[in-house]
Amino acid sequence: MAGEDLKDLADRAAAEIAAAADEAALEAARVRYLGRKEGALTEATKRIAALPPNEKPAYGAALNDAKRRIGAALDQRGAALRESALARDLGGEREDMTLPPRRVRVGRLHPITQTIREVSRIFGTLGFETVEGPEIEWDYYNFEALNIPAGHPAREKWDTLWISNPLGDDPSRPILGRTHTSPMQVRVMEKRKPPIRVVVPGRCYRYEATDAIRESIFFQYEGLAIDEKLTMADLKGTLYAFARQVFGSDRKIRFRIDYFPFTEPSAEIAFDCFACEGRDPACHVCGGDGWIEAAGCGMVHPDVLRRVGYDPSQYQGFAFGGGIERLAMLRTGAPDIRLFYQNDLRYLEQF
Ligand code: 2NM
Repeated sequence: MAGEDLKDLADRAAAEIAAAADEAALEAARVRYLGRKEGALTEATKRIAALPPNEKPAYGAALNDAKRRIGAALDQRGAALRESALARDLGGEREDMTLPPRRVRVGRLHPITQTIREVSRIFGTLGFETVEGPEIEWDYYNFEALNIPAGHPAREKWDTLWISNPLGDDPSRPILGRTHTSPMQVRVMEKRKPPIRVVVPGRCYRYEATDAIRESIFFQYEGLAIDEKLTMADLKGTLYAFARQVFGSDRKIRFRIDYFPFTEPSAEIAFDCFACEGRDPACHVCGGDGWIEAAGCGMVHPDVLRRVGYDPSQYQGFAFGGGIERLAMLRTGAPDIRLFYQNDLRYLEQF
């Protein structure tokens, strides 16, 4: 093959390559001309050896020229094919500048978080500091320290979610999802000296069948005050002030005797119904009772004080506790506790 034939070959190749409809056709053309085994130029290169020496330089130059032209044609067509494929992919994604802007959705705090902060703020005005503690607790802090030894019937009432202890499964120190936030009150008493005024909001766990007013994972707030000469009157005044800040300045408060292992005496607190004030026998908030039970409370049991090293003849304490979800349901009129945790924004956005 002479130099002139090589030029024809390159012309033919360039035309074929420029007409390649897609990447596959382009690759077929590349193999046909530059393929290592039977490519036309590869074959032509092998012929150099058989040429008379004086023809070799011109033939070699024509060969190189053909290779360069075919390579350039491949590059050019390849780039063009890739570009049109990209344009095809992006074709439907052009920015339409006439569209209205997307609505920006501003987030907000979950109603339970809002309620926790409101409780903390109100007790803050009464001198209580908010502290938090571990959700996974030792049996000691959740039960033993609070006058609830193994076998005590209160352990049944707080059907408990026990956890196999990853720190060696020591059965003598069982751990559990705390059933109330009282264990943190004990930790505070161990660490600090009176006077103490803390409120502990936090997540708690009970082995509980869920319904409209019960969840196995829920939030509590508990308060604790320890000082000299504290009495039930201080407890009443504190919770009275709380009731009026949450449910209105004309609230009345009712105490009735109750039982908790860790307080003596113990009481249940109810507020008069903020919706009907006791006047509507069909009231949707209090059910016609006129009172809304909101929390439990009492004077800290002397044995609990002694266990943390306080002398009950010098220091007395009062404590109280209630459910955050119950407060939130009363505040928002929510009909079912489960709505808080289904995370349907259409519901949560209302608060
Ligand atoms: C309640 C009701 C009554 C309470 C008692 C204590 C502690 F640690 F001081 F003993 N913490 N929380 C308490 C008392 C909690 O919740 C219904």
